[in-house]
Amino acid sequence: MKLYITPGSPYARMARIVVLEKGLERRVEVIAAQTRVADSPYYRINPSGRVPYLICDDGVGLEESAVICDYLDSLDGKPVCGLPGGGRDWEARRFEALARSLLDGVAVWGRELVRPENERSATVIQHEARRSERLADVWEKEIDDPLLRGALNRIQLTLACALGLEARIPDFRWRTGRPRLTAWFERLGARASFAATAPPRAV
Ligand SMILES: N[C@@H](CCC(=O)N[C@@H](CS)C(=O)NCC(=O)O)C(=O)O
Repeated sequence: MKLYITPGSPYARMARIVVLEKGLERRVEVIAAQTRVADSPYYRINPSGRVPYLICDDGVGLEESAVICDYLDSLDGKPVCGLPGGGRDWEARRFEALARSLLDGVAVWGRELVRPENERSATVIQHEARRSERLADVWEKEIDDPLLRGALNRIQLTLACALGLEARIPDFRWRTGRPRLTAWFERLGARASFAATAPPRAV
């Protein structure tokens, strides 16, 4: 299989973490794609131009981090890092949506910063920065829930990959005043699969 990524993409990082968690390094070749440039050869592989993108053994291509994570996680018939059930299915989905909300917002913020300076929108940046503050406050309150503390799952993956964007966005200072979220992130970040996929720091 081939997994197309970019080193700084939090969505691709989710899939890369599952590859490592499930010991799929030999089955999945991780390939850096050239995104967001005109006429990238990658567009012939994945017309949407987004990462992550997984080409399965049968040649079928999959989009969307959650779909790819679930697919990789299910290959051995023993999924371990998807959405937990256990009678709290709706709570798990609520948390996943909340983590996605932070991830999608901070990703928009990061995207503004890679645009040429004269094309950046201060309004968008401020809007996303404030959204991230509000959502980080929510997470500081929710972080002790068993769904966040128990075995690795997609809620944790999504939230940690969102918070990890602090490496790319110097002003995303979610740690300040949020000791519980910080401790949670530090603990998860020390896991080998997270450490090995940490996004490169913005210069
Ligand atoms: N909903 C998608 C989002 C993927 C996404 O937006 N990836 C970004 C990188 S962080 C990308 O590939 N951008 C390139 C582009 O927009 O052309 C997922 O969860 O996989």
